Amino acid sequence: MTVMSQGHGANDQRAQLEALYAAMAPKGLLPLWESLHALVLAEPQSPAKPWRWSYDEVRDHLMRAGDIISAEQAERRVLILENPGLGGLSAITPSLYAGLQLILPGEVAPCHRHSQNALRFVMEGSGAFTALDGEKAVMQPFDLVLTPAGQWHDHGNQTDQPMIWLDGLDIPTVRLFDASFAERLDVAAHPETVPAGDTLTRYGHNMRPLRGSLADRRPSARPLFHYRYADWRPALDAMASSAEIDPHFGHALEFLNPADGGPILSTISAHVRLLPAGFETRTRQATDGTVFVLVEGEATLELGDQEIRLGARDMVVIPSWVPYRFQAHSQTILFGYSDKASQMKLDLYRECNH
Ligand code: GTQ
Repeated sequence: MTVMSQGHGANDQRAQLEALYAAMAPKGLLPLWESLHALVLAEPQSPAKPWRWSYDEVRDHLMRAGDIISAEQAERRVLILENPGLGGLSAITPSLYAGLQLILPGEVAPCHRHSQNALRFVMEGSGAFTALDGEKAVMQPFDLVLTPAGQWHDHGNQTDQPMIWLDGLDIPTVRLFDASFAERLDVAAHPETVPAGDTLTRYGHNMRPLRGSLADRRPSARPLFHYRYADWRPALDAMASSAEIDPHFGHALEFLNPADGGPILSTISAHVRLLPAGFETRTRQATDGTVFVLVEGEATLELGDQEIRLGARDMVVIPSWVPYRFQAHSQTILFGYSDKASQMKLDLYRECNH
């Protein structure tokens, strides 16, 4: 906003203000009245752009990287999906990061831990693992695996196929708070602590170890870290065959933390949707900019004034508050993650279902 008044006085005031600003600037002082309406917006105007990444294109570049640099050398061999509206920030939305990670047969991505929360959504390959505090989660396509903040994790592939997954992290959120700590373990792979799948057995069936029993060894606030496609996909099918369909979401299920019924990570929420062939969602908008993977099917996403065509494994980001709707050309399965978990904690989340 510019301060206005009439006639000759305006030039005079402007000149005085400019002189004031020039004198203040070296002292770290700025006039709020010049920027108030750009700082306190009437509604979200995300600098992030709606954007689609074709899986096949990203994969080609990632495989080329695989020819040039090892997972061990890179620490994490990942192509960052950077939003073109957030250049230089390694961010897909202002609060979230996304990347595609490749682990080739025989490789290990060495063990480290950090303040950032991470999720992995498997795109391709079968039988490679993420180990969390020394417990392997053996991964299949479209499994969701978590590495919550502060827990040691390494990735390995003892199969004969490459494995590729989508990494979703809260890197920009942690950067906002200047709260990043990270360290490497002095060995590449954490020593095995319990058999693969142990936690899924104990926490993955709407049960938990009896308190105080020997079996109770995971951090109690967030024990479960593996959500299998083999479990969530049939659940969506069962819903689709019986339940009424939600006009904005289709058939949708949110992944939850069994310890408290809340979101999977302290900063990140994730869900899956099934849209029957021919189904068109009604338009909605929400403050949680969301990253989607189209798991199966073919769909058109109407996003603001754009139309984006999505095929299997394509990834797309819907920035905060941009109105969107999906049209499913064949039965479509979507995976999505967002910062809704953070926004709910901060009392910021809003949605509008049209
Ligand atoms: O696998 O731990 O894409 O630390 C970015 C940072 C993956 C990981 C990323 C990470 C990781």
